[in-house]
Amino acid sequence: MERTFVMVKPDGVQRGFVGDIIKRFEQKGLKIVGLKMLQISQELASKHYGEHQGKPFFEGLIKYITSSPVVAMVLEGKDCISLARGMMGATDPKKAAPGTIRETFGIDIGRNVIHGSDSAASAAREISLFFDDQELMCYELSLASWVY
Ligand code: RTP
Ligand code: MG
Repeated sequence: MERTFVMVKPDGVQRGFVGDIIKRFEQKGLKIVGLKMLQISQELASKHYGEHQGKPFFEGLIKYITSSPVVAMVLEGKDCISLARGMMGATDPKKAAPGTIRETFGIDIGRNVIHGSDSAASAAREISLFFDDQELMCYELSLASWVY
């Protein structure tokens, strides 16, 4: 089973969407194996969004992501990296497909409510940035026979 890193961004927390967003992943059949609220430091933000350093939106992105607590989680399930990205929708909520999280809850590209890893390499890197091994649970849900 694959794992991915997903985060409700500061605007999603402030606007009260934590429950709605987690609910969508639970309803889909993904298993939550890690979950916490944290305030992202400048250092963690720069590491997490390191690939965007030097881009015109970088400073604003760091300011936004460190502005208020986030809810970070690790989800597990078959093909869950691309599955979760699909459920989130395009980066710009105006271009996100109807019914996706960003289309439902967002308007502005700079306030797009949620983050999700975009590849297996990103997922591994981001999970280890935000979670210690002992914070990730190994437990059985009887999903295997009921979802797949
Ligand atoms: P994320 O990493 O946050 O899940 O978003 P993403 O993969 O869909 O998009 P990415 O290209 O990684 O961009 C990271 C975040 O930077 C902001 N952004 N602003 N103004 C702009 O043109 C612009 N482009 C990107 C967005 O908030 C995006 O989520
Ligand atoms: Mg990204």
